[in-house]
Amino acid sequence: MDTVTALLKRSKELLADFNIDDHPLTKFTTGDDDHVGDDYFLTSGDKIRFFLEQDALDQDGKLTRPKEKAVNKIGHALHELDPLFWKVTLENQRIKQLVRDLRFHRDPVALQSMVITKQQQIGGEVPEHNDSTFLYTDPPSALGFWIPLEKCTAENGALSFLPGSHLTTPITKRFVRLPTGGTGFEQLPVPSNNHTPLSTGEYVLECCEPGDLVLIHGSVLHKSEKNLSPKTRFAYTFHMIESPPHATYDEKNWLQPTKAMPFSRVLA
Ligand SMILES: O=C(O)CCC(=O)C(=O)O
Repeated sequence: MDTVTALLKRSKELLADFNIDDHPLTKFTTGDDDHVGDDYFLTSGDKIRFFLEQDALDQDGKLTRPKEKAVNKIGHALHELDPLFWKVTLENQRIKQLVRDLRFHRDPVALQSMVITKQQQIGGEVPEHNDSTFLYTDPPSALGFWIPLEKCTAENGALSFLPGSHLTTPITKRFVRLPTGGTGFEQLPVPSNNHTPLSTGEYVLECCEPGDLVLIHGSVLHKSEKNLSPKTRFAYTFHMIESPPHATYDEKNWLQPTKAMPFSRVLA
């Protein structure tokens, strides 16, 4: 079986096996004012957890479809806990060689992984954002590896990007754990020497095939539309950041390494 088929099969097994009866029904929301931030989310960095599509619950909080078709994403430690995802992410010689060739990082660590399912009919929109806002380091250093497990088209919510925005869009806010609980955004000072014009122009849709690799610069603006089509759009994605002393990652970030599960070095 090829790797992409195996990853898709494993993702579907995880969906079939998870227990909805003891699930807190946490939805994955991405808006500026209502980003997910409950305990189930905040303690998911070293676990394999299941976040629901916003439209998967009715007004009484009951699932409107089978649980396999209700999950928006699985995260955030697939690459640490599941042998297949571990192999594809951290024992993958092609990924390691690519990381060396890119020279984007000196000593990267993998800090999170997700299967984004983008369910048929209800797959949620992901609004415009850049990843260094959510995986903040000083200086910003996030890099996303995004691998479609199914064909991605305009109909089922392929990613789109604002070309050049990684060069013109400063990271102006960061997603943090709030001292009062939950999550929110902290504004960052824009460097006084930043004279770059703000990004303008048209988003470009990137349709792609299963097994392609989409590399996402931490500052590039990107988004995906709601999936109203009858086809799912499964993708596996993981992110890397630079490690100290080249960049700092502090305790304000929502995702925290633990003693038992520190972020794994990619080139070790
Ligand atoms: O898969 C999607 O639709 C969104 C993914 C994304 O924005 C990301 O991985 O940063």
